[in-house]
Amino acid sequence: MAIREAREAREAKATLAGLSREQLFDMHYKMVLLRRFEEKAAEEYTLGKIGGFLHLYIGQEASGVGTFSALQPDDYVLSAYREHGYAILKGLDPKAVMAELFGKATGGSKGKGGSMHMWSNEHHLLGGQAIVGGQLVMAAGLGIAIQYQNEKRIALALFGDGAVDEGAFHEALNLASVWKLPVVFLCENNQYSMGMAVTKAWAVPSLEPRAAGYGMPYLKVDGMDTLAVREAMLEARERAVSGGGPTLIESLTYRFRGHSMADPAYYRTREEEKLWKTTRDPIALFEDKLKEAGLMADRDISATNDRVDAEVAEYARFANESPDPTIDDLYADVTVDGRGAIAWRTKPSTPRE
Ligand SMILES: Cc1ncc(C[n+]2csc(CCOP(=O)(O)OP(=O)(O)O)c2C)c(N)n1
Ligand SMILES: [Mg+2]
Repeated sequence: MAIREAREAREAKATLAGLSREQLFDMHYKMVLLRRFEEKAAEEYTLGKIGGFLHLYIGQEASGVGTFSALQPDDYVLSAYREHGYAILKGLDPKAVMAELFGKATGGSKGKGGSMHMWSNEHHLLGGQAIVGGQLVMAAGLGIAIQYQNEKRIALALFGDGAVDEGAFHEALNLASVWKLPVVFLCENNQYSMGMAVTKAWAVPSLEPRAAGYGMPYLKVDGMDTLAVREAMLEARERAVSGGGPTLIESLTYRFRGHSMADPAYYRTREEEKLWKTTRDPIALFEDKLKEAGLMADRDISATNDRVDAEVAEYARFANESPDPTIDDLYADVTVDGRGAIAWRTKPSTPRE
């Protein structure tokens, strides 16, 4: 008993990166949740319960969890379509995220957004965008609003390596820098944009010269190290809210699955995938770190896995049993006052030529 108590007292006092054991366990739990949630989503997709596109974030969990652990609830977040995890991390009920994937009325976007369009006004999550790079200019716009209203919050744009070669990236970074907007640009470089390897797409191997081109601070971080990502994000956020302007962060990571469920990934080798999965799995790396620090034991990991498995099964049950949106729901939320939708609905249809 005395030994156990001594161990518990030691664990309670131990920290890593200035975080308590409870906070570190929470980060670990969230990484496992994101992984298992999407493994379940992939299973349901295969069963035909989820339609359309499904882009999984599996392999990139450390980047998301570290990033969101550094945000405040009022911060705006905009992202691309690989965003189921962001929605959960921003505070949406995972049940509503799963139901959204199923296209059910109980989904966060009432079943009308689907995988690529997670949204929550309450949690300041403004998409889930399908247009590569679109979120960067929107984040700059929000940055102007924040600055104009003198608020202490940021707009965070998460995007992939593929967005860097869009014009929107350059427009957004330039204006954000000129006007010192409270925006953080976080590139999750998972080394592929669909089938295009970043090594073939970028004329320079890092984002550093691009950030320099816009006079913007640049931070490169190991995206498989959740605490390193958190530190970078804390620094960038602090700079943004204290008037120092935007930061470009490059978080180097790897997606373990194809671009979407439909992608057989012929453009890279199975050996390369195996190497990342066996030596750079962000969850395993974090578990090793916590174990080394004497903060976590195998039984803690099993307990978290069991807890998450039960939770995820419940989210899938909820989504399965939820109702579909009705035909009338199709006409709701089309315009702010609903009138446009009614007019559109009652307009006589024009015969096709
Ligand atoms: C403006 C635009 N061009 C092309 C596409 C087609 N497209 C969809 S995803 C994608 C790849 C984006 O890759 P990246 O930004 O690296 O994000 P990742 O999928 O790796 O997370 C492309 C080219 C699109 N959706 N929007
Ligand atoms: Mg990519």
